[in-house]
Amino acid sequence: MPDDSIIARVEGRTARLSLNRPQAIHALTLEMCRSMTEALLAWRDDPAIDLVLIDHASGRGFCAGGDVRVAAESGKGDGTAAREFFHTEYRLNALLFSYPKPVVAMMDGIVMGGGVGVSLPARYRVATERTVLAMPEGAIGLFPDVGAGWYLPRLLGRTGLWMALTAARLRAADCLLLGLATDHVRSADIEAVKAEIVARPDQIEEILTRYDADAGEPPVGLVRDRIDALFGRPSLDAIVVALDADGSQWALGQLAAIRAHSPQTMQVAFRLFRHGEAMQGFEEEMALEYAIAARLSASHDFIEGVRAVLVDKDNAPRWDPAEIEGVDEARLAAIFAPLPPGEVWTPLPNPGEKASFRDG
Ligand code: QUE
Repeated sequence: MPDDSIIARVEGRTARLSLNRPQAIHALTLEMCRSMTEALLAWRDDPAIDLVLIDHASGRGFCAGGDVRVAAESGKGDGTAAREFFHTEYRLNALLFSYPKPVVAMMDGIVMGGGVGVSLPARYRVATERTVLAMPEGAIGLFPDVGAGWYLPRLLGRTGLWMALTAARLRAADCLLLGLATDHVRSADIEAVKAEIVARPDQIEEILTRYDADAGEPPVGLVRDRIDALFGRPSLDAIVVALDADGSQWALGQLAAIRAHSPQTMQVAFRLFRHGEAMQGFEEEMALEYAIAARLSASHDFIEGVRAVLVDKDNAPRWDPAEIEGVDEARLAAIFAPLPPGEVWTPLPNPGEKASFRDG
């Protein structure tokens, strides 16, 4: 059966990628990452292409994440398939990050996890009133990846850490406030906006401005001071203590969200944020995230989280350890340790460079 999970085509001077796995809210599979990468590489050096437009083919979501079910199955075994998936997905993320042509992501509907990874590197990130953006990996014992360790520390104040720890679901106005989205149009206008971009890609800024719709007041604006104060503490344990001591309904709600997540993931997310603040380049970031993904995809919490949320759907994961305070330093150090030389993540080779053994 031909794989049509990515629809790639050229219309005029615009190249288009449509995610097409509606039964899974377009969650990215290995095949989808490969198809997107192949198309993007061909278009990168094609003088007939001026712009790349990424959207989803149908349904109410843009992209729910990655094919974590397959990764968790692999994690129970030798983990080869999980590593191959993350290696390929992160190469796609890095290719988009350094892509020399303008990319537009239509973030209409659910944009989570892997969907964030293919949206945030785009120059134009178009939200609608249906946009719901989050990094929810704490719920399945994974960690905020796909470059989150790079992007989140670069958002306003401590909002990125707050997103990683609470899996807060952000609507368009908040995405604009934080810089996660660059533009906002009405969902009903999406088809017209795409048609105009395809017809006149060189006029994209004028088009997005003309269709600009008021996204309303951003709710995060009302709690930004509290996010910066409470999530600005020097450790995760201190953040938890501060939220508890604050005692407000809002603070206790954030604490409950953190406590529902994998304690291991929460500690990894906090440490990743700290590393990401100091990271000099995106490729260095992805190499670190890949090392973490290689460890976590074979870890109890990820396999258990996918079971509880996506397979059995009992939403009652039994985390190990069960408490944030129980995640010890040795465990975190092992998760963040560099991989052996033959196993490290590498970006796609530059044009003309000799391909590595992984590129076959
Ligand atoms: C947290 C997550 C993910 C999630 C649910 C969470 C995630 C992810 C999916 C997902 C959803 C539908 C699918 C699919 C995967 O759900 O990363 O294959 O069909 O990919 O609570 O991080």
